[in-house]
This record gives sequence, C-alpha cells and structure tokens, in this order.
Amino acid sequence: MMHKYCLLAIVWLVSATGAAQTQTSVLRVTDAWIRAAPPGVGVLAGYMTMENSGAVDVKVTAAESPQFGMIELHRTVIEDDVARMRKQAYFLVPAGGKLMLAPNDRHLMLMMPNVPLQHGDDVTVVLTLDNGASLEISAPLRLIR
Ligand SMILES: [Cu+2]
Repeated sequence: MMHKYCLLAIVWLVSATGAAQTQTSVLRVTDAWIRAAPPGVGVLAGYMTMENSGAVDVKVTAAESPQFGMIELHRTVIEDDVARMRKQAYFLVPAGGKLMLAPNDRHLMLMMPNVPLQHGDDVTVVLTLDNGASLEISAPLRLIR
C-alpha cells in the first residue's frame, strides 16, 4: 500500500508542474504600452493584448512593477452617462481567445511611480496568473492624449 501512495504523489507532482509550465507559455502579450499622464498626475494606464493559445482559461490576478508602488486591474464602465473606473479581481483570457486592454475598457492602473518616467521609457510589468505562474513584459511609455 505504501508503495502505491508514493507513486500517486509522484504522478500528481509531475502533472501539476507540467500544467503550470504549459499555461505560462500559452499566454502571450503583444502591443503593450503605457499612456503617459499629464505632469502632476501620478496615475498611468497600461494597455495590451493578451492571447491564450491553450485549452484552459487563464486569469491575470495581479500586476506589479519595480517602477510603481502599486498596480490595480481596472475596467472603465459607463454609469448614468458618467465614465467610472471599477477595480477588477482578475482579467480572464479565454482558452483559444484573447483579451484586449484598451482605452475606455479594461486597463492596468499604475500608481505611485517611484522614478521619473519619460516618453520612450520602458516599463517592466510582472503579471501574476491564477496558476501561480507569472509573466514579465516590457511596455513603452507613450505620450498620447
Ligand atoms: Cu483605472
């Protein structure tokens, strides 16, 4: 009996590791950019396209950057003809599909920059996925109103 339990544990470990690696590599981020804020505004929005070529939905549950004190997941919604930003618990990238973070929709809200940033600077963002893996991306800062 003991031998059987050991074998089960090993099989579980191998499959868990395999799943994590697969899910990390199937999420691809393209067209990432950060919209530069007017002077004095310490909150910036980040946009990108997330593609999931895997067979399992992937959730982005958090984001952080060495250049910012905090990043939240936001979505702009219209309520009573007023645009408001709502904090999201996650962004879901469907299996075999994609999710776009875009102006007036879902976005990363980058807060408390800890270094001065200029047009053309690259912002490093680390996305945390719901399988425990993470994905590091680089997004240029652009001056677009
Ligand atoms: Cu926001």
